[in-house]
Amino acid sequence: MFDTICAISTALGVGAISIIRVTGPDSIKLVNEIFKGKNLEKVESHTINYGYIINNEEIVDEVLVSIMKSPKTYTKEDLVEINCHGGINTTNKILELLLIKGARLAEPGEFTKRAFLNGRIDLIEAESIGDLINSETDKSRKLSLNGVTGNITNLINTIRQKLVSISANIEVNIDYPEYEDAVNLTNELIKPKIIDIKKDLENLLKESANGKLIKNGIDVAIVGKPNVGKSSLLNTLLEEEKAIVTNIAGTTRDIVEGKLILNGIMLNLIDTAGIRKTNNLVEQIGVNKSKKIIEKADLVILVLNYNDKISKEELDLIESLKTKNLIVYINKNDLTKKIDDKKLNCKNIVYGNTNEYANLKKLKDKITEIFNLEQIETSNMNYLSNSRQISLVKKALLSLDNCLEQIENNIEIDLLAIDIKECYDLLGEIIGNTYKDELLDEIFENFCLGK
Ligand SMILES: Nc1nc2c(ncn2[C@@H]2O[C@H](COP(=O)(O)OP(=O)(O)OP(=O)(O)O)[C@@H](O)[C@H]2O)c(=O)[nH]1
Ligand SMILES: [Mg+2]
Repeated sequence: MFDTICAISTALGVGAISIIRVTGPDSIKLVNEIFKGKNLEKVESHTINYGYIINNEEIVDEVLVSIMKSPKTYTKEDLVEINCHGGINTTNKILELLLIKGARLAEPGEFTKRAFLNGRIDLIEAESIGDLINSETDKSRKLSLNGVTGNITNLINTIRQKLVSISANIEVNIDYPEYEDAVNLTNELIKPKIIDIKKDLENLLKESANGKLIKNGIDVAIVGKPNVGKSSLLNTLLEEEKAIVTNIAGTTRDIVEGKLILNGIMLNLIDTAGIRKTNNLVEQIGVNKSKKIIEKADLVILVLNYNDKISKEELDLIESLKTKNLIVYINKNDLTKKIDDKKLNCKNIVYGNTNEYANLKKLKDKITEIFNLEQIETSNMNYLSNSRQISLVKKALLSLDNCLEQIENNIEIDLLAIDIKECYDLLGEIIGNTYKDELLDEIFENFCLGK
């Protein structure tokens, strides 16, 4: 049995309305003690009740109180929501009264955690609720919503169901070898079934790359020598004077970031200090930072100057970026050509200038092409998007590989059941059929208070 918890569920600031949420066995009784109006312990479930919050006899605020009785609530427990006039002071005062009456302040995500522990939602759905709140693009909102509504869970359960049916057949074969209606399972009969499930999981993994893109966006590092136009590129792409631009080499010292949505996917653009050898300490720190950002980026845009010869440093940089997604963007093509671009060994080369947004179309098309952004479309959007889920699918695949190896070795079918069960359990962990408390702490601590 859980205790009674409360929290402010709306962002704390000045607004028209604030909501304070209370859930747990004593939630209705506690709110009733500070409420003047109908007796909340006697009202119907799922009603909204007008009245006042009082502190002894003094009126604190005029409110609407929603009473939702277990089990049809967000947490499956009794749940009360107090809609009060917005404003930090009033909202805090009502929370304080509830705490005095004996409610405990909820931890971040504790309402959702209860929804999970009480069996209303599974772990994918819970994680998706967190993602939904944090989503910044239309696509990531749709992706999270698919998780919230259980579509992704269904996908996992369909695969688990296939595993169960193989396991059940194996058991029947072992336990009732004389039972005539049961198909006599052999390794050869099981093999195509396992391969079929393996394909399902591989597909899921392949598509999850899209899920990650949709959820996290693409980190794009803009790098190059000083003065080639990196900051200008950032500004023109963002259509905003975000970074300082001058004709002095070494203008950008610290990183400057901006977000751009391309084909519904968030690009996290990172403008960096021009890379060169320098004696200036501040600039050197900036240069070192640039190198670190390159390591972490999903895409590197190396900016060169159309109006300048390519330096040895630039060629070395291209060489060192071979293993990354790299676009060599040749800027300032409105000036005369001095660049010897035949020297360039890179398959993604684009020309442009930062005088106008339209002149960067080719660059944006290239990014779209490299990440296949036009294909990510939203027809099903049943992608896994978080690393915990993805790593479990990878482990589940390993257990199927094991199983297939055993089949090749013509092992007894009852031993195959072990790998099949392991695969089933791993997929179960994704939806939270088994879990460790630390995992729950980790998932829910990233939620907001009152969710
Ligand atoms: N003609 C022309 N000039 C440009 C273009 N892009 C940038 N510039 C000019 O090039 C100079 C350097 O631009 P920045 O954007 O500050 O260059 P940067 O690469 O960020 O330089 P650092 O921060 O010093 O590394 C400025 O005078 C810009 O106006 C372009 O497409 N065409
Ligand atoms: Mg700059």
